[in-house]
Amino acid sequence: MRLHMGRVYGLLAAALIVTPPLAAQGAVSGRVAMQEKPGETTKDFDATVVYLMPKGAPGRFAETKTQMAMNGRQFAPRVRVITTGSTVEYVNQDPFSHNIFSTAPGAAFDLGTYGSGVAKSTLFKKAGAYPVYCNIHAQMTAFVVVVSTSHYTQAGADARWKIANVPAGKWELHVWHERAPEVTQDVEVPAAGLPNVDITLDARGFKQVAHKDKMGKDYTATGIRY
Ligand SMILES: [Cu+2]
Repeated sequence: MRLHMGRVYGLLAAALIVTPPLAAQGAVSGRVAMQEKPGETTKDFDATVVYLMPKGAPGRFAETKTQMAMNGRQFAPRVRVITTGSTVEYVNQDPFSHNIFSTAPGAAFDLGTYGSGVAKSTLFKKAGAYPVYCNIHAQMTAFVVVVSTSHYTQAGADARWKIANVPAGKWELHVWHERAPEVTQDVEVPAAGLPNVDITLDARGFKQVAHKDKMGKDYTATGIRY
């Protein structure tokens, strides 16, 4: 087949004309500090979720599929951030059964009891931060943070975080952690991005409270243990 270069260049020119110019995008980054009770140090900076909501317009984002494993009677990872409408698959990597559930309004589900090597999933339809538990092992707690934006991340163990490719403009920065009240702050992101956005969370008022099982009852020592 012969190439008609004039036609090819014509198509190329048309493609260039209809493609809108990309808004300048930079990284937004910073560090989380945590106020703790006297004598306590922060060991769970990586459980911090940071996200940016556009000001005055709904966020644009795609649904995804992600996984949380059950391993050693714990969730791995303990905290996951996903976009609204995304699916989380709970993969049982332990040699015994788990029963993953949540009773959180807006995200209640019960995957039933299932054994080693099995994965079951659930869809999160509403933005929010939802605790997820196991009905067999009282110590198992996870959080799924559902956000209506594509601009989100989790901090590292070193408390640093970075959200890449943020279009310049006005945003509302949200910082969530299970042990502290959420912090919200307006930020104006220039075309070059915004470094050194340092946020302090306050975990001094946090109290560990035992959660109920899926029937709303206390876990008992005589309950099923594996
Ligand atoms: Cu379990």
